[in-house]
Amino acid sequence: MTVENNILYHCHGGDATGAFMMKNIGEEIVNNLVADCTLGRVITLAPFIEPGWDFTVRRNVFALDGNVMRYDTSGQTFSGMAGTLGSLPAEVKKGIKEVDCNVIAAKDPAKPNPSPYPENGMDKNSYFGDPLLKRGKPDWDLQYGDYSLAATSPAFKLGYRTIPIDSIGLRKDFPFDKLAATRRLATEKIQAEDYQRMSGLRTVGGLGINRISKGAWVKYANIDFGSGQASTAEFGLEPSGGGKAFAELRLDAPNGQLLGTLMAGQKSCPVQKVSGIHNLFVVFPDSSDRLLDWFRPQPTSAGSIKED
Ligand SMILES: [Ca+2]
Repeated sequence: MTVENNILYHCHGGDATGAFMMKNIGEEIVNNLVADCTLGRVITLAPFIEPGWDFTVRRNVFALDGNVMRYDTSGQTFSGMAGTLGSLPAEVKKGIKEVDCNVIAAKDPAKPNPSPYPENGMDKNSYFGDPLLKRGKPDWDLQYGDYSLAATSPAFKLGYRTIPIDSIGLRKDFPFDKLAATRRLATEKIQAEDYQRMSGLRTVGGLGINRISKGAWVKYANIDFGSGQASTAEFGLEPSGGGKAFAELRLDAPNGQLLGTLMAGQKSCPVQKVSGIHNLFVVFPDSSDRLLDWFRPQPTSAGSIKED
């Protein structure tokens, strides 16, 4: 299988995750771009219990490095199969076919190629340094996704080809209005983990968000406030001591109009009336270990709240 011409961005899985995992025979990761992620490793080059070898990683742009390591390799990679180390034929032991000609913003510029297996020639011809990404817009803007490279980027010298952005995503003739289909009402419970974009926190799968760092934010796109009915927002979250501000509701940007501030120890807060369709941001002025499960920016009167 060849994985080609993908842009991976805003994946914040933390130290236990990687952008790509190679786990089969003859897989190729070619001409992809990885940027603005929080990852433990960029690529896993270690089959688990299934056989896997002849891996190719060529002409990619890694505008970041793994927090823990760049390539998750092990002796098993080079035996081709976990648990059978040393018992496979010699040709199979050569797990990596080619890892080269990539552009890598190395975490440690002083030691840019910490390959555990230099005999495999990993990234011998790769460029270590700034790939010269063009970032024209703030990263909470949905249009911030072009991820083009400056004409002088070292990637082009190594054969990287510009990824055709216009051919990524739904086609223009897609037969329904995606915005209408994904619109959410401000009067309904919005699951905290169902965000479009975030920065500085972790998702607890299917449950909520937590491990919030100072200045973290979460974006909920396409929220319909209707004509603006209520003046109190509700939050479903773990209890805590009071005193400090826990979360701010802001309109259209992390530094946008402040609608209301939820103090720690509270479960609801007054908000300004809003109408129309907006992107809603929940911004956290301080770090916190609390778990936010859901919130409802604009509940209808108490008698008509429908729990789910
Ligand atoms: Ca939830």
